[in-house]
Amino acid sequence: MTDHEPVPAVRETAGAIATMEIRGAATIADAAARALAAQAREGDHDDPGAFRASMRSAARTLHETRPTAVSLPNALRYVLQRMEGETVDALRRNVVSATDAFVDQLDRAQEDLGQVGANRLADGDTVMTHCHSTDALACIEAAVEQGKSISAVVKETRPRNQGHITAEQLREAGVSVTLIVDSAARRYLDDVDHVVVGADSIAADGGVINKIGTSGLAVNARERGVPIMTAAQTIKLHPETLTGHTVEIEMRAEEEVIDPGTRAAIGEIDVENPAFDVTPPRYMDAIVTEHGQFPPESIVTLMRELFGEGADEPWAEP
Ligand code: RUB
Repeated sequence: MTDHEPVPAVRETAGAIATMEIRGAATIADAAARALAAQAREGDHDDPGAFRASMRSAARTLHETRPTAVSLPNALRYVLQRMEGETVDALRRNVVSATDAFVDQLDRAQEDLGQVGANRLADGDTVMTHCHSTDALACIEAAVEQGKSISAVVKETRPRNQGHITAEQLREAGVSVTLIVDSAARRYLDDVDHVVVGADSIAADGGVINKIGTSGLAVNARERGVPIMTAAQTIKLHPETLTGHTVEIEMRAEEEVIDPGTRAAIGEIDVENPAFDVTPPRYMDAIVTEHGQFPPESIVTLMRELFGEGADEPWAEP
């Protein structure tokens, strides 16, 4: 292993995030923070400078995996900003305890926002979901724990069908589940009381970046008069959008959309596979966080409180 090469645990986590074995914004953040702790524990460095450089290099490896979920850089930032100490031992201790604190906060934030989201749901409600979001599920599960009977219409969410994970987890939680194809969503909106989705990033203007198809669902929900909420803990707030940056939308392989044989049989066509889209704030009723619920347009206030005026990049080479 060269001086700054990440330890195997970091390379494995980065690989698993890139191939979506580890997926979903909160789960990615959790795995990335734990990988930094592994780097701190298992990296073999005897001077503080080399230790710091190896942590930055590990963070860059993790950062390069997927571009859209801001929970990933926010997790790396949280841990690296607490990398303090004059000796390798002290640095190591501080990184490991920052990771523990971060992971604890993630769990607590999800539990807290689950309560807020659950309060929006009433006994007997039917919700519609898109993709698989642990934050959105936390709201529905908390409602069930409050003793409410909840049903769900679950969109399968092409091309990777994360709706299947949602269907299974909701069924295990005691929710009665109806699975539909994405294009059936508008037809079923008349039967649902709420749409509940997650977020990969939330922009300073209240725009919600989530799995492709969220924006169309939100527009249809508004047209049918069905309230739609985003469940998103505050690590989904994108600090760089405070200074005018936009959120990069990941483009994924065309093989996720169509198999090569079918594509060849069709002939000369282009295939595009954007993984996420942006729902303008006017189509979203509420952003539910661990600090309570916010109208999307006011989320910038919370963002400034938590991140100041922007974000640094502690993984960059000095
Ligand atoms: C997952 C997705 C989820 C958000 C929120 O996309 O869009 O809605 O990440 O998830 P992918 P969570 O499957 O491409 O990672 O609430 O678990 O953070």
